[in-house]
Amino acid sequence: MLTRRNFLTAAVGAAAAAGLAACAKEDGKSSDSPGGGSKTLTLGFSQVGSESGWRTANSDSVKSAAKESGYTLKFSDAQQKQENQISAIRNYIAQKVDVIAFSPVVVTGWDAVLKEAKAAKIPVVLTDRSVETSDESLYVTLVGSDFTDEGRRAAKILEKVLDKAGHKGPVKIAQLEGTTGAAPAIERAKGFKEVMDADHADDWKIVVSQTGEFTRAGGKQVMAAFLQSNPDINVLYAHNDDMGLGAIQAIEAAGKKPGKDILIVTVDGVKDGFIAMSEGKINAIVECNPLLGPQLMDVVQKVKDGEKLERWIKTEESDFLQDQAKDALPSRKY
Ligand code: GZL
Repeated sequence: MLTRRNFLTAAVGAAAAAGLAACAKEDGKSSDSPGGGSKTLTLGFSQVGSESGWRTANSDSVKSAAKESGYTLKFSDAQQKQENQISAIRNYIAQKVDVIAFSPVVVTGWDAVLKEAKAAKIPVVLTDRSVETSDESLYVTLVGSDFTDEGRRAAKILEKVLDKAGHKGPVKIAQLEGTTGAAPAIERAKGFKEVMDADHADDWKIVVSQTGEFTRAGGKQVMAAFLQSNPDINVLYAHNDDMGLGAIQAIEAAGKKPGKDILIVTVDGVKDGFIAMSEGKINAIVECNPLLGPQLMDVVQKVKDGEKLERWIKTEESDFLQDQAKDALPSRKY
């Protein structure tokens, strides 16, 4: 797992021979978008899926940035299944793409296929999520957010939310976790717990915690169960807006007021999250920027040119309280 400690500058191996775009497969899950020039760079990209508004914005950003750069993009949607990502990466190796990039659905189980890419001399770039590996040569860099810091920020902004709400008494937190084994789920929980244990050991407690798979349906279903088993929950920390939006439906169905009876902090900052926040149903959002496309294309070119790259190219992002929602909405880009 990437931490600040192994924030290293990695030498980049020689670029792979330029592959030519094969005919697009008609399976609906993968596609080619031919680039501009005759010797265009070909990028093979394996996306997690289409589970959330964040993911949709991330895919759109990658596709439009590849088009803008004149690169040939081979894009596949893994529908949140690791085996689909592994077979997509193997396809890209067989097609001899210049660079492979992917957002790993979970942190473990990648060494074998990344060793195959290394043997084929195709450099790999991680976007969004990291992997656990002891062999740092298996990928060049990670372009993405610091999820542990997002967890810390969520706890810090919850302090402000509780203060603004004039909350008195114990803080009983329900946590909607992201996909089990995914870096954002592991690290957002870790960062939040760090602050809770350090500064709120005597008055905050996570009374229930379960994955909602980063989806609205998952958030709604799990929150309904939480409210059955723990009717005195007074805070919800959801690892993404979509689960928070689903949870809001369950909270209202239970006759409670989201944003009042249950204070809500989420992560991502998609437009629907900001709309809910402007309606008073979400109290704060920790931004996680999905618009990684331009940074990724810049990195891909540098990899092809054999330039040195930092081990982790972090995404800039900020946090928003409810009273900022209305003013921020018009300029939100995703
Ligand atoms: C975070 C990303 C997460 C988002 C979710 O970078 O991996 O996956 O927070 C998405 O919305 O499903």
